[in-house]
Amino acid sequence: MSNDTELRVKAAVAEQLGMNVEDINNDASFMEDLNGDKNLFNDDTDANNVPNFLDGDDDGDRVLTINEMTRQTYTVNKANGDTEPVLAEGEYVRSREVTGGILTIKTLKVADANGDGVPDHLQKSVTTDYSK
Ligand SMILES: [Ca+2]
Ligand SMILES: [Ca+2]
Ligand SMILES: [Ca+2]
Ligand SMILES: [Ca+2]
Repeated sequence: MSNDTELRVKAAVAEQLGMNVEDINNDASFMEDLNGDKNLFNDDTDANNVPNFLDGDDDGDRVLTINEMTRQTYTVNKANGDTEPVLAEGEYVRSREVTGGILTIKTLKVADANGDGVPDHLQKSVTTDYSK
């Protein structure tokens, strides 16, 4: 993929997930390149001709992809000797903010409600909305 395309892809993923482009850094294709061929344009779970990285609802179950992931908020007070959390597999930083010396980290984590190995946001039969 050319740098130009890569940048646009990152921007699209960032917008979809409400993240800053800087936050996803080199990791833009983290959950969109399902078949691992480095081509994001042929990953279209719901086959609506909108590739997942541009599709706000990857599996077409009417629950937005961002709402099919769980949200965590960590607060880190370095003055107290707190250390930053170690993120789980499938967990991604959505935003980092420092206010009054307290670092607040918000993350999104891929969920698999029925434990079958297919993430909720790619499984049409699972419609858990974690934003509620
Ligand atoms: Ca699609
Ligand atoms: Ca969905
Ligand atoms: Ca599942
Ligand atoms: Ca789903």
